[in-house]
Amino acid sequence: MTSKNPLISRRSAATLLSLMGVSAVGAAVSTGAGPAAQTAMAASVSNPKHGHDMMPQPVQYIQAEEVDVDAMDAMHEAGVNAFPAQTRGLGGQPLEYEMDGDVKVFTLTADVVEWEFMPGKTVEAWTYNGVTPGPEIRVTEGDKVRVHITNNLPESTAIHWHGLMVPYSQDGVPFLTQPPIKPGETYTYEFPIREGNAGTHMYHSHHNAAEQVTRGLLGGFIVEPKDPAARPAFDREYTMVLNDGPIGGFSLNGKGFPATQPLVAKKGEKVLIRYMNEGLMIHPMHLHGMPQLVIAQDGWLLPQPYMCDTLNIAPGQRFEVLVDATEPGLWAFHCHILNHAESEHGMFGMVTVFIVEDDEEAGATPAA
Ligand SMILES: [Cu+2]
Repeated sequence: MTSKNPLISRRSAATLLSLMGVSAVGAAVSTGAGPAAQTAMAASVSNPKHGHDMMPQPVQYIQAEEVDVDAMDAMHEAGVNAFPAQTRGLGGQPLEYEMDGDVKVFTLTADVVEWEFMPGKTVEAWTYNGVTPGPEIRVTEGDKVRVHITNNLPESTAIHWHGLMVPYSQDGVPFLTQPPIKPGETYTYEFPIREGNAGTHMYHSHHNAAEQVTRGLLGGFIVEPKDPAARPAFDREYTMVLNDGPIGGFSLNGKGFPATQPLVAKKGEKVLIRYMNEGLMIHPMHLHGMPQLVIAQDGWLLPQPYMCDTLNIAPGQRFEVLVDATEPGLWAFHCHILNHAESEHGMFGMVTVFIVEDDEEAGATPAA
């Protein structure tokens, strides 16, 4: 780790020991002390004959020798100044459909594309319609839905409708409910949207899924209630798809900070955020400045909504939260597993900014 790091050329054993709380003697440890030496030092710390040396001592960082402080700060500043950075490709946009009688017909293709997840940084992504997240499918309770999927991937695939109560023949699990969709084939799913199944759902590959989904074969599937009054009202909404893996490590809607999209609201608005975790890890999403009111989990309205500022979202889970945009400013919004969000090089990955604009105080309006 030390040798790969351009900023911290020599993170000495002394610093590591200091961080471990053995600062009193740690300062005397020279660079290069291996595990055996560290064990020896730790043992000497617990030796009663050292007497008053056992008292906690101020940690003495010799930063000039170890860290280029200004260089580190400059990298952090450059990342923030670049936000929101422009990249090619934007996923999660509404998918158009055609009506065939009373059936809404959607068309998807699964394609391999070069996906720019940060400015100038690309990865081979597996996508629906060339984007990750795939385009958003949005329907209403009681609709009839048909989806054509053409597989242009080098592997078989299948689509699972995660959270939707579909007939089992349409559930999208190869060999359990259907044959795999081979490369070059087109397959059609058709199912009704059940009443009572409103909320935030997903669609994704269910074949070689740890690879195919994390590479990008995923998307949002929103079911609107037939009666809009059946769910809490809001002024605007955002979807935040969490992913970890090949798409730049950690991503929000297929991008890593500073290429993530900001969430923008006017002061006084109620903002609905739909979280979807398509990754392989949990991600506790933390919004600065204002609490989140959790109103639904996996599409189901909670009998008792609750407030939090950090919401842990496990793989496969969806949550709907409402944020009252009461506090003007630029609020950090990030995964609180901090190595999903920041390094000594600055913020990256699962970080965005929640912007609350205050029209009444022009001078305080953040320039995003
Ligand atoms: Cu995370």
